[in-house]
Amino acid sequence: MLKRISMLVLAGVTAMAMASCGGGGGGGTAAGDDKITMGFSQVGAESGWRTANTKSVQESAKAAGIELKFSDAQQKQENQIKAIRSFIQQRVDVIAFSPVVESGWDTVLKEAKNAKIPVILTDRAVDSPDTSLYKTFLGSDFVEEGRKAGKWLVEEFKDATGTVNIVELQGTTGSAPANDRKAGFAEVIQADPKFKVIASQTGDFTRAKGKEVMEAFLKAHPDIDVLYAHNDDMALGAIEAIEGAGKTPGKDIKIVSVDAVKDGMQALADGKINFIVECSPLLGPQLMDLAKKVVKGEQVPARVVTEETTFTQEQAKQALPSRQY
Ligand code: GYE
Repeated sequence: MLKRISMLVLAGVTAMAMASCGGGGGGGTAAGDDKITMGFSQVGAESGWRTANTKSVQESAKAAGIELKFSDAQQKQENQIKAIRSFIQQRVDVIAFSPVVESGWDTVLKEAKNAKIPVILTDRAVDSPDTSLYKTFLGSDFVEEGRKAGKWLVEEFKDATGTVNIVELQGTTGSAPANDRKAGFAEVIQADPKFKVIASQTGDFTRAKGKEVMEAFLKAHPDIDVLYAHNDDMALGAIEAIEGAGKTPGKDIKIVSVDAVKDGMQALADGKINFIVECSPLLGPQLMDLAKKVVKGEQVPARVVTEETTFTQEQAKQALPSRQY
């Protein structure tokens, strides 16, 4: 008898613990509480893009009535793995994350799968061949973004006869946008041997690192024609370095970057950047829709690609007043 009572008490405690977590996990809901709980592991706060993305996710969760457990990994994969494990332990209904790098996720994703918690990749991809480890991937086509930057360059320098010396500021090493933006750009410019990437290094997607690396590029190479920056923040840091070296950004050194955040668009309108490929951080509303569907066990497309455009200096002037981020 005593044993039976203690079993009942234990069951009661477990039920209470589950209810207080806001959901039963794996699509189940406890104690009549049908509010979805999402664990979201963000990359960090490295750029204007990221700040806008975080805001979009937080605001959309609120609007969709989804309880958000938000964790900032400060650009460290180990922090993201810890956050995902903690979400599994808390038995959230769905896990979404933006993987800082592409490799090394299989183990933790298998843990989520075994716990029957669906995973949505947001913004960045993983390179795992096992696509059953996540339900869908929502985000931009980064290779295409790199191609767009390359196509602009080819057009801009179509009449140039000599060598065009390019320096490249890469995003975070090993991240999908750094790998893909580099590849898409290289694919387009390699068609003409006059385009030469004379230096290429990571600037970690931050302004400070973009400035520091550009200073080093300028010291080592007096003859830079073009800067290709994988995001606006690094371009903005590089602009400070170029001005510091007594050169005029946008004229002495042409600049093409990716994102189209407000500060980047302002520099484009001011003539300091020459062309920006848009990458939208406003993924929140689509993410919440996908989350509701996967929690219900509904089918979702394996890949959801964000629609994006490009901006010239004139277009930036027109777009700036109504720019959301
Ligand atoms: O371009 C950059 C950010 O993953 C698309 O990450 C994102 C990139 C974005 O830090 O600014």
